[in-house]
Parts: sequence; C-alpha cells; structure tokens
Amino acid sequence: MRSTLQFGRFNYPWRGDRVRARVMGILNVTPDSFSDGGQHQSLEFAISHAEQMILDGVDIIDVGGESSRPGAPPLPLAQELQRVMPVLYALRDQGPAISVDTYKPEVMREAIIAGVDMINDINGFRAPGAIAAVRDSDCGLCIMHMQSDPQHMQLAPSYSDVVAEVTAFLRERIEALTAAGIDPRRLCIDPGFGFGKTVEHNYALLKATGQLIAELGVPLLAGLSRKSMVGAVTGKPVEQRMAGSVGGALAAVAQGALIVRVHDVAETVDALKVWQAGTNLQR
Ligand code: 9MG
Repeated sequence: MRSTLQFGRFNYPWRGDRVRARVMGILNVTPDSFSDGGQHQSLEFAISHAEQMILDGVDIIDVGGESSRPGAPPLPLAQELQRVMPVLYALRDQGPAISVDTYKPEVMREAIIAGVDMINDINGFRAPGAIAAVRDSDCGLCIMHMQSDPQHMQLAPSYSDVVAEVTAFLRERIEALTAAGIDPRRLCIDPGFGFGKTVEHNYALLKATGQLIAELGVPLLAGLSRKSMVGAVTGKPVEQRMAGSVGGALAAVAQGALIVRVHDVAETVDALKVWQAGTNLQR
C-alpha cells in the first residue's frame, strides 16, 4: 500500500501512525498596488512574507504569479515567469518545501530547473504539454479539480452529483499521469473549493474528504482559506475569515486531509498542534 507522498526533497507519511498534517502557506507574487515600486519591491515584499511564514512554522510555500480568483484574466507567460522565478530561486534553500502554483507547462519546466519540490496545478495537468513538462522530474504534483476556468467558473456552476463528478475527474487525471509513467507516490488530489462550485457543492465535497481519499488512494490537499464558503457560514467579510478558515482546515484534517493551503500560517500551525496533541491521528 502506498503510504508516503514523495515530492522533490521531501517525503511525507500520509497513512499509519507517523502522520502529521502539513501547512502550505500562500505566497502571491503580484505587483504591490499600494506603491509604484514595481518588480523589485514586489520581490522584496514576497521574500519578507515568506520569511515570516518560515518563522511561523510553514511546511510548504506555494508561490503563484497569476490570480485564480473568480473573474481573473489569464496572465501572459512572460509576466508570470518574471514574477515567480526570482522568488523560487530566492526561497529554494530556505528550509520549507517550495511549490509553484501554475498551469502553464513553460512555467513548470522553468520552476523544475529552479528546483521546486511541487507543482500545484489548478487545471489538473490538462494543458497540452503539462504532463510531459513534469514527467521526468521528481516533483510532487497537486491535481486540482476546476469546472470551467477562473474567468467563468462562478457564473453558473452545475453538477448532477458533485462528489461523483469530482471523483471521476480526479480519477481520470490520476490515470492520465500514471499512464505517462509518473510514480503515483508523487500525486496528491484537491477538490478545488470555490473553483466552479456553489457553497453547497463546496461543503458536500468537504464532507466527502475521507471518501475521496479512500476511493482514489492518494493524499488530499484542501484549500479553503478565506474563501466565500467560509464567509457563507460565518457571515464575515474576507478580512475577518481567519478563525473560520482555521475551523475549515481542522475539519479537512480531521477527515484525513494531509495538507492545508492557508493564508494564516501561524494560527493554523498552532491550531493543528493542539488538535493533534489531543487526537490519535491514525490512518
Ligand atoms: C492556487 N489556488 C487557489 N486556491 C487553491 C486551492 O483550493 N487548491 C489549490 N491546490 N490551489 C489553489
């Protein structure tokens, strides 16, 4: 039975008695809208944000240059490379695992040369050339489900059975990647909260965390930090969703999620430490 997630320089047990849930910190490298400092300033800001996450106990830093918020337009390749590559090179030897959030095969290739440990693809490695770009590396691969694309995904999300359809999609992508020769121990799955889903779809998937892991046999990453599904339950605007997001992360981990993708690293790390100290996490 496969029981470790193997990615780049790292190896996480995800079944058995040595399991510890891991925190992936979100590092968006987008131009600083409050200054005209340009590229250099956004690089400095990203590095100091990453340094704080490291002090806070982050396990993986997920570096992204293109926004995937509902309605966000695609970012040209050259601009994405210009934003993320200096950050990947600067962070690669700082301790935590480094992930790049991209669906573009060209960015995947450059990031692998820079030495990233994980590729986080919201498009599930469906772009032509994406599988070829990652096949011969040792990077971990996060396969996320998304209905439609970021510009259109929240216009009218529709499923007849969201859990069955997301499971079928993820199964098909696991098969496509392993058929290309990729070691299944490099894979993790993600239901893609908020990516072409209503609040009801999101909670149906969150409640199905254990079922997804059991049916697909790979570890699961959950990303619900500050998303509208948290706001829908708490009634809070985005800047007041930290506690709700920590609650959602614990709900996912309690059902077997291995990695939680979050903005609030310090709070999530503390919550997981206490939760784990009071739980027998055996899978
Ligand atoms: C980039 N990105 C934004 N939200 C995400 C989520 O929920 N999961 C993953 N894997 N990536 C995400």
